[in-house]
Amino acid sequence: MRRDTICALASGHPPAAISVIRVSGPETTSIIAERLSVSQLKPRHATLVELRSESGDQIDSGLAVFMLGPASYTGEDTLEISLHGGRMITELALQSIMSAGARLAEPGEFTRRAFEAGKLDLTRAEAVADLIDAESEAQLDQALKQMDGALETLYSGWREDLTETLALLEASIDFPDEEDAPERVDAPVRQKLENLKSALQQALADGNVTERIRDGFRIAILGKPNAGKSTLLNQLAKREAAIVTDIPGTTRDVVEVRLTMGGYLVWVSDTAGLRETHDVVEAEGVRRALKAGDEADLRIWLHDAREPFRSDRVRPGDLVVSNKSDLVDPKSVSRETLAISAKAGDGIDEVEAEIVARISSLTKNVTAPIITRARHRQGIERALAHLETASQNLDNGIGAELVSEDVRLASRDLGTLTGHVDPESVLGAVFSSFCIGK
Ligand SMILES: Nc1nc2c(ncn2[C@@H]2O[C@H](COP(=O)(O)OP(=O)(O)O)[C@@H](O)[C@H]2O)c(=O)[nH]1
Ligand SMILES: [Mg+2]
Repeated sequence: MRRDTICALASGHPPAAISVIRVSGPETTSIIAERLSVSQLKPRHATLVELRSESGDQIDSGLAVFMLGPASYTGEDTLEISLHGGRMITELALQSIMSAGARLAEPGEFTRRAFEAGKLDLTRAEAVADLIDAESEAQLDQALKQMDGALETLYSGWREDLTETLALLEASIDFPDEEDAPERVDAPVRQKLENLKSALQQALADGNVTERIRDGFRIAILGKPNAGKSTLLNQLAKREAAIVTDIPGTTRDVVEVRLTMGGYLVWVSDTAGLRETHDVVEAEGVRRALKAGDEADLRIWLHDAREPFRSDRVRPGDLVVSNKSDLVDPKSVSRETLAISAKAGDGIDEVEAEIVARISSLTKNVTAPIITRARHRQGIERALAHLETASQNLDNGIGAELVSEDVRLASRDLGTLTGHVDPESVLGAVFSSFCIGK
């Protein structure tokens, strides 16, 4: 298949100091000859060139670097040219390159070509997007490990185990006459299936944390109306994200803010105060508050220090914070609970430190990413379901052919994660979330 040539602005929006324009595909060398002041570029050398329009007018001068395929990111001939980052220069430069035979790239298309050229598997391609999107240190660290192949190694290892299992099963299909073949084969196959199932189950459990590192940990602030939940949210967000009044029932919807705390991305939700109400809107708010609480990785129960706190909804691991400490005698406050004044901003650092400590304890056993996207989780869940069917069939003495079929399906599911199997079905979804020029 002969590909077309793509181009895009790879740097941030102009005006900026520099605009980097990227070109990849078979027309790259002819675009260089037609539009640059040199007829060809020495690969992997930076050359100062002029870029010209279709009619031969100079648009700008800048540094051009040519990579001869397949030794390039995309595996194709590519050109990167750094120009002054003006709006007009950038627009004219792209027009000039397009008029010489390129078209504008789609989001993620350069990386998609890299994937198709076998330069990286799908999990590394996803890591490229995650590197760009990372806002917290933990996200960046995880994306770098994924880029290094942590997920590819993990997922491909499981597939290799499945391939070995299949080989054992094939052996029993090929030699059905050997009386003792089933027994000889059953035990090792069963053992392999059990090991893999527990590995996948463990990954689904532990992977929750690495998925959260990428997507953000969810923290819900819960409590009675007027406890000061919205005031606390605003303090954590360092802006007036939620409306604060002395009227109970002010917050009705869930207000979410995205923050980085201690190197982690977190979503803090402020919720409607929990109480019995006949107000339809407020009741819906309470329902949403409880749902946010259920879905949260950490629940903060905030209460007015002037009232004793009790709630049968508190679960082990929840953080109880007593607010409005400015209104009570400090001696009356128990040393056990975190006491703050959200209004005065006292104790907010301690709340933050406690949140970070709780998240750190969730992540402490995780040294490498396991699952970072819903796509990975779904693939592993599907593979596990096939392995369970395979085990059951084996236990029920159903023929090796049928057992193999489910093992093969499980292997296929794991293969879609790295993109080694059936890439077309997932490529669109993976690359559409990329930025243009990447
Ligand atoms: N004195 C005092 N008042 C507070 C404190 N935190 C919040 N408030 C007040 O309590 C009322 C309810 O606060 P709000 O954040 O809306 O509570 P929510 O219903 O839990 O969201 C407002 O009048 C706040 O100014 C605090 O630490 N000390
Ligand atoms: Mg509120």
